[in-house]
Amino acid sequence: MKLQSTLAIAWLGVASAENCKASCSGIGSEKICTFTSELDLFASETGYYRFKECGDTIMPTLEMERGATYRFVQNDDTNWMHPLGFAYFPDGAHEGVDELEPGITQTGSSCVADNTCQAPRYMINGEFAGTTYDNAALPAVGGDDFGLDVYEPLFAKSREEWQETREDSSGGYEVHLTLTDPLQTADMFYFCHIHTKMSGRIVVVDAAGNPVNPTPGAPALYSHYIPSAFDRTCGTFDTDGFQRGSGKCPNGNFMFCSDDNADDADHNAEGSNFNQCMYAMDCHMQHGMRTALSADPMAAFMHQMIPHHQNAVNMAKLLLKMGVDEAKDAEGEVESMLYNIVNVQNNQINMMRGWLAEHDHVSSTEAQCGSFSDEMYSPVCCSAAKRRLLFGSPKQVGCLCN
Ligand SMILES: [Cu+2]
Repeated sequence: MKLQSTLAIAWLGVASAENCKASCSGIGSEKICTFTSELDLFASETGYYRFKECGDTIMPTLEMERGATYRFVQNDDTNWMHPLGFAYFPDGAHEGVDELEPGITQTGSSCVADNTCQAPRYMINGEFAGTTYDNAALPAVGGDDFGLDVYEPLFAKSREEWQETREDSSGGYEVHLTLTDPLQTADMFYFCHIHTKMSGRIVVVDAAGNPVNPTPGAPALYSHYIPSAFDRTCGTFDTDGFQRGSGKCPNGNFMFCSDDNADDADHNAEGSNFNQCMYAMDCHMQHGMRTALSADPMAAFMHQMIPHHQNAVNMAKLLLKMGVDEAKDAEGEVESMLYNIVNVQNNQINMMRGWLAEHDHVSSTEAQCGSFSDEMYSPVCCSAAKRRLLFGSPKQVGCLCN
């Protein structure tokens, strides 16, 4: 019954209950609406956007009314290194597809001639970071500088610098967007200018609140990652399949030297969350870094550095998830470092994946060559390897003895 009614709603082209509306005031062209952006760093490899107006939903579909001015507020600390962009297709420039820019249209509009096409206006502390561009003015004012070239680099500066530039009282970081193309009916997308795979859908509605897209759901968007309960607990990405018993690594504590610690047995006991999370992320890295050695040193570096970085990100997220002890981090330097590891190394992972694909190398995952077994660490394997060495043979393949 529920499915049927959902289908019926989609068929009629009426807004589905799942679309998120901004909080708005005013009417007509004076209407101002707000979406307040925050990130859930634990929702995916890079983290996903969510908006205060949309509750806990990650990467919600946002409803935007043509002609109203939308403020996307990015002041929350979690926004650092995630400057919002807007595009006609998922992932914008990451995928080489059209973004919303003053000189770009999908509808053949004459706005291209004078750079008045619908595009965001990037604001810093209440000031427009671009020059003349204002598509919402009557008449529209053209200009190719819409402020992105100031806004985006600020988000790539150190977290401290990004925080110091923000003045909460006068507005901090905001992206303003007014949709003014009357012929643009297809859905659009918000995305992160720095990280890939962080796109969410935007559905356009008319002044009466009716969706204008004749083919709801177009263009297509990839599905979003949903963390398992285990990864949710750890705050990690993709470590669920690397737990004890997965067969991917020896079952014992192969990365730590002891099972418990008299000072804090709760954290270190084999059954504790902390121990289980550490085991799984260590195994994820060890398994991932066991790669066929590429003849290209750059490719070999990336094949191993990607899982290595993923481990750094997972370790940082686990600590953030557990909460940094403020008494031991009064200046917040450790917390800043953890955010830095997550956002910067994820950006580097993007770059490395892109480089491998561009130069026709297999991916880091495809370069992996199998699991570690208990046998590789077993006394039998080790003694066999040593015996062979007596006769001048190479170390037994697969044994890991010292
Ligand atoms: Cu990002």
